[in-house]
Amino acid sequence: MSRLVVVSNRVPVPEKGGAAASAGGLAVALLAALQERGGIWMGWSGKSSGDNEPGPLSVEEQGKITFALTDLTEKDVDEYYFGFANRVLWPICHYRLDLAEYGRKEMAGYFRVNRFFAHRLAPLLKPDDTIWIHDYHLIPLAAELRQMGVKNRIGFFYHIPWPPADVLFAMPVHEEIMRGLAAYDLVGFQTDHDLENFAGCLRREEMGDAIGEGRFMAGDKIFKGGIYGIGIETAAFARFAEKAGHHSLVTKAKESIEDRDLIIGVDRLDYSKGLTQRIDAFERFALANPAHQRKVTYLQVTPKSRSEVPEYEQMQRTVAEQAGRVNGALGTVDWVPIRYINRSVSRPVLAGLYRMAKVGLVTPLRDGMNLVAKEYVAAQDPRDPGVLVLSRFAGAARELRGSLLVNPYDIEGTANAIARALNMPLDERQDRWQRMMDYLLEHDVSRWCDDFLKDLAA
Ligand code: ADQ
Repeated sequence: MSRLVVVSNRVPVPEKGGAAASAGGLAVALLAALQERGGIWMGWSGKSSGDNEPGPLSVEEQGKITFALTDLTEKDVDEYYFGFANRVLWPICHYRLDLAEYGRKEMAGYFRVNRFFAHRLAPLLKPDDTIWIHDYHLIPLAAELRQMGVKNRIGFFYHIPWPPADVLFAMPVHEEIMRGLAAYDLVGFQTDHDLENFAGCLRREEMGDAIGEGRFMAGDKIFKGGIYGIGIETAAFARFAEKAGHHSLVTKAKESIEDRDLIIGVDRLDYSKGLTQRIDAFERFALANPAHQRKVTYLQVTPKSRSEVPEYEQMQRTVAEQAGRVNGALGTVDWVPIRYINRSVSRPVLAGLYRMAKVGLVTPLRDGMNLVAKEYVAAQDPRDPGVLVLSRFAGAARELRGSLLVNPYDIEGTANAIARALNMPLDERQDRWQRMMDYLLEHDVSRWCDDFLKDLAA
């Protein structure tokens, strides 16, 4: 078996002694694959070297894995990460043309940093290494490596949605981005919709097309494209949830909620997650169902992300004000309808909170997959499972057929779904949950990883 080389923007280097409990499913699966085959995980350190050229790679060996991290200059971080990745590609891929800020400088910075990564990675490679690159920050990396003469197999997984042609083509460098993907041997998408959109973009630009058996042609390049919906570590997460009752934070949360029904939302603070629409829907539900007032608590756990990007800073204020307004309007001296917290919680605690909740409210306006939806299902008590209310615009909606699907822009529809979830009889809840859990146990993150690597090797 060849060595595996993983490249992603950020690298979850485990703390010494292995902090498996805090790592997400993706990190767990890739670390397991790296440990089995031996290899390298390379990416940005998250640090800036100021104006100076970054020093050499910082290298750390843990078992059979080498973690190789590089700093970037401040200009690189501004242009590549905050500029192009998070203010052009992210909004475009989440259908937010209104939020995309195209600047020549940022676009050039994105390609420059990808070239820089290629120059740092190439000397570490052995001829038969399999290279697996992740996500929208690093699309042009394979093309840069190919230019340097790298002949290895290179796969790419795109974690976020691939938009239709009319949306993608609003981005000035869309052709270079699409050509960048054609330099891979295998490109993986989350859902059939993303793959169809990608094929549609190739056709519309007359760059290429699907040519059968999962292959695509673009210019003179032939490469494979496939659907690999990412999963979670289902069985392990279910075990966390089962044991979480003993965790003091979970016990305290249970006590403070008393005998009220808990509705839970867990998302990074991001405009793609539909938080303002969700709070509106909760308010609408509470106003339309006075019998549920004072008997329900909506807990929204939302760590801040990308606060340096102006749209996110603005959003922090908007969501906090909105939650405050609803609490002011509906709350009483002994009832706070919405508990809104900007903190991360450990995975065992998260699992325990999911399990306590009668409703998991996952209503992004657009999402590649959405792992929270899967974690919520995995955490449920089979004897008394809660109900997942899920946006039809999350990739997970293609898989989790036992959820109550909603259109997050339809505030009344989502409000009705919350009421339906809270009132759902036990046998229907069990039936819906079982269907989803069977699926998640079979399609977990290890299978995702194995399927992708098998197809890349084929
Ligand atoms: P994200 O946009 O980050 O991921 P998501 O798939 O929901 O979205 O994953 C978030 C992860 O962060 C989950 O594992 C969740 O448990 C964790 N998390 C969120 N809030 C937390 C909190 N307060 N405390 C602790 N943990 C928290 C991107 C794409 C998604 C795609 C994933 C994986 O945007 O569409 O599903 O990558 O491919």
